[in-house]
Amino acid sequence: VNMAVRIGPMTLANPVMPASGTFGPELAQVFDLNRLGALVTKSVTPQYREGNPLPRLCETEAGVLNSIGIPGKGLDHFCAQAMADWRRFTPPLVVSLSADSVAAFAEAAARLAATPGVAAIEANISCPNLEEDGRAFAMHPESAAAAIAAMRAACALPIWAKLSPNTADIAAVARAVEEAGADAVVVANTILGLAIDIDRMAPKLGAGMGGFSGPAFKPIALRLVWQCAQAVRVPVIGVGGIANAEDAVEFLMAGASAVQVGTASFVSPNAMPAVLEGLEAFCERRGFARVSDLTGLALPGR
Ligand code: RRO
Repeated sequence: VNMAVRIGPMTLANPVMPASGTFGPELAQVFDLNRLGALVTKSVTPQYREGNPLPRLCETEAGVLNSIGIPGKGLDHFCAQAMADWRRFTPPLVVSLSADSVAAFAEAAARLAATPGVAAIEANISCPNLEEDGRAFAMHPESAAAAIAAMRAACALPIWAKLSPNTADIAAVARAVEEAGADAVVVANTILGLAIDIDRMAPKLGAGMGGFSGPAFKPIALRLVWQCAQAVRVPVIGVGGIANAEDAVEFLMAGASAVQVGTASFVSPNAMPAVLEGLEAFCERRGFARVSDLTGLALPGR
């Protein structure tokens, strides 16, 4: 089976990669990271950030709420120190980038473009726990397009726009970022949720609301991928509750060209290689010579 997929100007060896923020080089102790189609970092921000008050994670019946708040040492440290760890691996390195202004996004994108070993930028315009004027850029077509257009003007790297489920019309946002020059859309970041501690009579997360991910989010993410795949010509990368190969097949058939695995890696650190092996076995069994032949099979009119 030919497992290669095209994502804009890039060819990935296979369509399986981690979701941003859910893994780091430490997973190399569990499986060979060089088997993945790409590596995706935790979101990097221009400056040092403390992150949100504890607790930052809360498990629910069918998924996880997080309010991490993008703690990190900032872009200088990332380029000078963290990149050294990532350069040991062979898959294309996609750096997730988050910022709180259009100008900061552009400046940081230029900086990443000048950093050896960065293959693409995943523009995280959808962090539910970092907002400008109280709203993530990806909630509205205009603000999403402004951030992507500024990055496009500032650098020549492939730009993947990570979209938000917390929006009224994700197809309109997808069209806007495509128009602004995005090479792919990643669908989707976490959906805002809440859990209450009934004894303390207060939210379970330190910051109140948080981004929800995991199995219960899968049908929602799948619907968002299906809508975006019909709205744009650029590739869609599906993410949301994918835990096994059948989940990945659903996302590909809904129009995704590749998939990201996040929450499932906490449940089972081997989730990514399991998805990869299962996907290849599925193609073999069903007579698909190329995994890319699965993309869009369930879209209307196919
Ligand atoms: O760090 C976080 O709180 C976080 C980010 Br940047 C994001 O994009 N999505 C998410 O669920 N949490």
